[in-house]
Amino acid sequence: MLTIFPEWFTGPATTSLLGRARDSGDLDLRVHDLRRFAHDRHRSVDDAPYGGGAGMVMRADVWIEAAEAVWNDGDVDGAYRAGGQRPRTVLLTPRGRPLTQALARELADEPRLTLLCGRYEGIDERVHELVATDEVSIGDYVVFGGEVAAAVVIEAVARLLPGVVGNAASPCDESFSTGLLEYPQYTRPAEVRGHTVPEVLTSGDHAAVDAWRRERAEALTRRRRPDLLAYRQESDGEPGPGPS
Ligand code: JD2
Repeated sequence: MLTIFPEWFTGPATTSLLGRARDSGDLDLRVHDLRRFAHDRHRSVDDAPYGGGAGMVMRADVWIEAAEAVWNDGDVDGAYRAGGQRPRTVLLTPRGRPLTQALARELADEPRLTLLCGRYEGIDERVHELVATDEVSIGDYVVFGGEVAAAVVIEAVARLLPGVVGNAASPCDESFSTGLLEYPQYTRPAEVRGHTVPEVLTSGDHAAVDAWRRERAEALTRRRRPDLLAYRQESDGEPGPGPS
Protein backbone atom coordinates (compact mmCIF):
# COMPACT_ATOMS: atom_id res chain seq x y z
CA MET A 1 0.00 0.00 0.00
CA LEU A 2 0.92 3.63 -0.57
CA THR A 3 0.21 6.41 1.95
CA ILE A 4 1.69 9.64 3.33
CA PHE A 5 1.13 8.15 6.83
CA PRO A 6 2.98 4.79 6.80
CA GLU A 7 3.26 4.90 10.62
CA TRP A 8 -0.56 4.92 10.81
CA PHE A 9 -0.50 1.17 9.98
CA THR A 10 2.03 0.15 12.62
CA GLY A 11 -0.70 -0.70 15.14
CA PRO A 12 -3.18 -2.62 12.94
CA ALA A 13 -0.43 -4.35 10.93
CA THR A 14 1.50 -5.71 13.91
CA THR A 15 -1.36 -6.57 16.27
CA SER A 16 -3.19 -9.81 16.79
CA LEU A 17 -4.22 -11.94 13.81
CA LEU A 18 -2.86 -9.60 11.13
CA GLY A 19 0.53 -9.50 12.88
CA ARG A 20 0.50 -13.29 13.18
CA ALA A 21 -0.43 -13.73 9.50
CA ARG A 22 2.55 -11.57 8.55
CA ASP A 23 4.94 -13.36 10.93
CA SER A 24 3.90 -16.78 9.56
CA GLY A 25 4.31 -15.61 5.95
CA ASP A 26 0.63 -16.16 5.09
CA LEU A 27 0.42 -12.42 4.40
CA ASP A 28 3.12 -10.18 2.93
CA LEU A 29 2.09 -6.58 3.70
CA ARG A 30 4.38 -3.72 2.66
CA VAL A 31 3.63 -0.12 3.56
CA HIS A 32 5.28 2.50 1.32
CA ASP A 33 5.68 6.21 2.04
CA LEU A 34 4.31 8.24 -0.88
CA ARG A 35 6.58 11.19 0.04
CA ARG A 36 9.60 9.14 -0.93
CA PHE A 37 8.49 9.78 -4.53
CA ALA A 38 8.03 13.56 -4.19
CA HIS A 39 10.11 15.76 -6.52
CA ASP A 40 11.16 18.62 -4.26
CA ARG A 41 13.08 19.26 -1.08
CA HIS A 42 9.82 19.84 0.82
CA ARG A 43 8.55 16.44 -0.35
CA SER A 44 5.20 17.96 -1.37
CA VAL A 45 2.60 15.63 -2.85
CA ASP A 46 -0.33 18.06 -3.22
CA ASP A 47 -1.19 21.32 -4.99
CA ALA A 48 -4.08 23.77 -5.44
CA PRO A 49 -6.98 22.55 -7.61
CA TYR A 50 -7.29 23.75 -11.22
CA GLY A 51 -10.47 25.83 -11.43
CA GLY A 52 -9.96 27.11 -7.90
CA GLY A 53 -11.74 26.27 -4.67
CA ALA A 54 -10.80 25.28 -1.15
CA GLY A 55 -8.35 22.58 -0.18
CA MET A 56 -5.60 20.72 -1.97
CA VAL A 57 -5.47 17.86 -4.49
CA MET A 58 -2.83 15.12 -4.61
CA ARG A 59 -0.51 15.27 -7.64
CA ALA A 60 -0.89 12.69 -10.41
CA ASP A 61 2.83 12.60 -11.36
CA VAL A 62 3.98 11.67 -7.85
CA TRP A 63 1.26 8.99 -7.54
CA ILE A 64 2.05 7.48 -10.96
CA GLU A 65 5.80 7.21 -10.29
CA ALA A 66 5.18 5.79 -6.82
CA ALA A 67 2.70 3.17 -8.10
CA GLU A 68 5.07 2.07 -10.88
CA ALA A 69 7.95 1.70 -8.40
CA VAL A 70 5.78 -0.36 -6.03
CA TRP A 71 4.33 -2.52 -8.82
CA ASN A 72 7.83 -3.23 -10.14
CA ASP A 73 9.34 -3.74 -6.67
CA GLY A 74 11.65 -0.79 -7.29
CA ASP A 75 12.96 -2.08 -10.65
CA VAL A 76 12.93 1.02 -12.91
CA ASP A 77 12.89 -1.20 -16.04
CA GLY A 78 10.00 -3.27 -14.69
CA ALA A 79 7.10 -4.26 -16.93
CA TYR A 80 4.23 -2.62 -15.04
CA ARG A 81 3.18 0.77 -16.40
CA ALA A 82 0.34 3.15 -15.47
CA GLY A 83 -2.42 2.89 -18.07
CA GLY A 84 -1.03 -0.45 -19.29
CA GLN A 85 -0.34 -3.83 -17.69
CA ARG A 86 -0.69 -3.52 -13.89
CA PRO A 87 -1.60 -5.64 -10.87
CA ARG A 88 -5.03 -5.19 -9.25
CA THR A 89 -4.80 -1.68 -7.77
CA VAL A 90 -7.48 -0.45 -5.38
CA LEU A 91 -8.04 3.27 -4.86
CA LEU A 92 -10.00 3.94 -1.66
CA THR A 93 -12.58 6.66 -2.33
CA PRO A 94 -16.12 7.61 -1.21
CA ARG A 95 -17.25 7.15 -4.84
CA GLY A 96 -15.96 3.56 -5.07
CA ARG A 97 -17.78 0.23 -5.29
CA PRO A 98 -19.15 -0.58 -1.82
CA LEU A 99 -17.03 -3.14 0.04
CA THR A 100 -18.98 -6.36 0.69
CA GLN A 101 -17.99 -9.89 1.70
CA ALA A 102 -18.34 -10.84 -1.98
CA LEU A 103 -15.84 -8.14 -3.03
CA ALA A 104 -13.49 -9.17 -0.19
CA ARG A 105 -13.56 -12.75 -1.54
CA GLU A 106 -12.86 -11.48 -5.06
CA LEU A 107 -9.84 -9.47 -3.82
CA ALA A 108 -8.60 -12.39 -1.70
CA ASP A 109 -8.32 -14.45 -4.92
CA GLU A 110 -5.74 -12.01 -6.35
CA PRO A 111 -2.08 -12.96 -5.97
CA ARG A 112 -1.27 -9.35 -5.16
CA LEU A 113 -3.03 -6.04 -4.44
CA THR A 114 -1.83 -2.44 -4.38
CA LEU A 115 -3.88 -0.15 -2.12
CA LEU A 116 -3.77 3.62 -2.68
CA CYS A 117 -4.60 5.88 0.28
CA GLY A 118 -5.36 9.51 -0.52
CA ARG A 119 -5.69 12.51 1.79
CA TYR A 120 -6.76 16.17 1.46
CA GLU A 121 -9.75 16.75 -0.87
CA GLY A 122 -8.77 13.75 -2.96
CA ILE A 123 -6.48 12.68 -5.79
CA ASP A 124 -6.03 14.09 -9.33
CA GLU A 125 -8.55 12.34 -11.62
CA ARG A 126 -5.75 10.97 -13.85
CA VAL A 127 -4.67 8.66 -11.02
CA HIS A 128 -8.19 7.20 -11.09
CA GLU A 129 -7.82 6.77 -14.88
CA LEU A 130 -4.21 5.56 -15.19
CA VAL A 131 -3.27 3.89 -11.91
CA ALA A 132 -6.38 2.40 -10.28
CA THR A 133 -7.96 -0.78 -11.63
CA ASP A 134 -10.65 -0.61 -8.93
CA GLU A 135 -12.28 2.08 -6.79
CA VAL A 136 -13.62 0.86 -3.45
CA SER A 137 -15.58 2.58 -0.64
CA ILE A 138 -16.08 1.27 2.91
CA GLY A 139 -19.49 2.94 3.26
CA ASP A 140 -21.66 6.02 2.88
CA TYR A 141 -19.92 8.39 5.28
CA VAL A 142 -16.82 10.57 4.87
CA VAL A 143 -13.50 10.03 6.71
CA PHE A 144 -10.28 12.09 6.48
CA GLY A 145 -8.39 9.77 4.16
CA GLY A 146 -7.96 6.32 2.66
CA GLU A 147 -5.90 4.78 5.50
CA VAL A 148 -8.78 3.63 7.68
CA ALA A 149 -10.56 2.30 4.58
CA ALA A 150 -7.44 0.38 3.49
CA ALA A 151 -7.17 -1.15 6.98
CA VAL A 152 -10.76 -2.39 6.64
CA VAL A 153 -10.04 -3.91 3.21
CA ILE A 154 -6.83 -5.54 4.50
CA GLU A 155 -8.61 -7.15 7.48
CA ALA A 156 -11.57 -8.35 5.39
CA VAL A 157 -9.24 -9.85 2.76
CA ALA A 158 -6.52 -11.22 5.08
CA ARG A 159 -8.92 -13.38 7.12
CA LEU A 160 -10.00 -15.14 3.89
CA LEU A 161 -6.43 -16.17 2.97
CA PRO A 162 -5.44 -19.83 3.33
CA GLY A 163 -3.63 -20.47 6.61
CA VAL A 164 -4.75 -17.29 8.32
CA VAL A 165 -6.40 -17.86 11.69
CA GLY A 166 -10.04 -16.77 11.70
CA ASN A 167 -10.41 -18.21 8.20
CA ALA A 168 -12.15 -21.32 9.62
CA ALA A 169 -15.96 -21.18 9.35
CA SER A 170 -17.11 -18.77 12.06
CA PRO A 171 -20.71 -17.90 12.95
CA CYS A 172 -20.12 -14.56 11.23
CA ASP A 173 -19.01 -16.16 7.94
CA GLU A 174 -21.96 -18.51 8.11
CA SER A 175 -24.13 -15.48 8.64
CA PHE A 176 -22.87 -13.88 5.45
CA SER A 177 -23.24 -17.05 3.39
CA THR A 178 -26.78 -17.66 4.63
CA GLY A 179 -27.43 -13.94 4.10
CA LEU A 180 -28.59 -13.55 7.73
CA LEU A 181 -27.24 -11.60 10.69
CA GLU A 182 -25.47 -13.66 13.34
CA TYR A 183 -27.44 -15.21 16.19
CA PRO A 184 -26.82 -14.10 19.83
CA GLN A 185 -23.97 -15.87 21.65
CA TYR A 186 -23.29 -16.55 25.34
CA THR A 187 -20.50 -17.89 27.50
CA ARG A 188 -19.98 -18.33 31.25
CA PRO A 189 -21.08 -17.19 33.75
CA ALA A 190 -24.66 -18.45 33.37
CA GLU A 191 -26.07 -15.34 35.04
CA VAL A 192 -24.87 -11.72 34.78
CA ARG A 193 -26.69 -8.93 36.70
CA GLY A 194 -29.88 -10.99 36.64
CA HIS A 195 -29.60 -11.75 32.90
CA THR A 196 -29.58 -15.48 32.25
CA VAL A 197 -28.62 -17.66 29.27
CA PRO A 198 -31.54 -18.98 27.12
CA GLU A 199 -32.36 -22.44 28.49
CA VAL A 200 -32.18 -24.19 25.11
CA LEU A 201 -28.42 -23.50 24.94
CA THR A 202 -27.77 -25.52 28.11
CA SER A 203 -30.24 -28.32 27.18
CA GLY A 204 -27.70 -30.42 25.25
CA ASP A 205 -30.28 -30.80 22.45
CA HIS A 206 -28.21 -29.89 19.37
CA ALA A 207 -31.17 -29.91 16.97
CA ALA A 208 -33.08 -27.56 19.28
CA VAL A 209 -30.00 -25.29 19.54
CA ASP A 210 -29.71 -25.15 15.73
CA ALA A 211 -33.42 -24.38 15.34
CA TRP A 212 -33.25 -21.64 18.01
CA ARG A 213 -30.19 -20.02 16.41
CA ARG A 214 -31.79 -20.04 12.95
CA GLU A 215 -35.02 -18.52 14.31
CA ARG A 216 -33.10 -15.80 16.23
CA ALA A 217 -30.96 -14.99 13.17
CA GLU A 218 -34.04 -14.69 10.96
CA ALA A 219 -35.94 -12.53 13.47
CA LEU A 220 -32.94 -10.21 13.95
CA THR A 221 -32.45 -9.87 10.20
CA ARG A 222 -36.18 -9.19 9.61
CA ARG A 223 -36.17 -6.47 12.26
CA ARG A 224 -32.81 -4.79 11.57
CA ARG A 225 -31.79 -5.58 7.99
CA PRO A 226 -34.84 -6.48 5.86
CA ASP A 227 -32.72 -5.41 2.86
CA LEU A 228 -30.57 -8.54 3.41
CA LEU A 229 -33.67 -10.78 3.25
CA ALA A 230 -34.88 -9.12 0.05
CA TYR A 231 -31.49 -9.58 -1.59
CA ARG A 232 -31.31 -13.20 -0.43
CA GLN A 233 -34.63 -14.02 -2.15
CA GLU A 234 -33.59 -12.32 -5.40
CA SER A 235 -30.23 -14.06 -5.58
CA ASP A 236 -31.28 -17.48 -4.24
CA GLY A 237 -29.07 -17.29 -1.15
CA GLU A 238 -25.96 -16.07 -2.93
CA PRO A 239 -24.24 -13.62 -0.57
CA GLY A 240 -23.73 -10.18 -2.01
CA PRO A 241 -24.00 -6.45 -1.64
CA GLY A 242 -27.77 -6.23 -1.33
CA PRO A 243 -29.82 -3.80 -3.39
CA SER A 244 -27.82 -0.86 -4.75
C1 JD2 B 1 -11.03 10.50 1.59
C2 JD2 B 1 -12.47 13.49 1.37
C3 JD2 B 1 -14.00 13.26 -0.37
C4 JD2 B 1 -13.73 15.36 0.63
C5 JD2 B 1 -9.04 10.78 0.55
C6 JD2 B 1 -12.15 9.84 2.07
C7 JD2 B 1 -13.97 6.49 2.02
N1 JD2 B 1 -16.10 5.36 2.57
C8 JD2 B 1 -15.25 6.41 2.58
N2 JD2 B 1 -15.52 7.58 3.12
N3 JD2 B 1 -14.50 8.41 2.95
C9 JD2 B 1 -13.51 7.79 2.27
C10 JD2 B 1 -12.26 8.44 1.86
C11 JD2 B 1 -11.23 7.76 1.20
C12 JD2 B 1 -10.10 8.44 0.73
C13 JD2 B 1 -10.00 9.82 0.92
N4 JD2 B 1 -10.69 11.83 1.63
C14 JD2 B 1 -11.44 12.87 2.29
N5 JD2 B 1 -13.07 12.71 0.46
C15 JD2 B 1 -14.34 14.58 -0.31
C16 JD2 B 1 -12.78 14.84 1.49
C17 JD2 B 1 -9.48 12.02 1.00
C18 JD2 B 1 -13.38 5.38 1.35
N6 JD2 B 1 -12.88 4.47 0.82
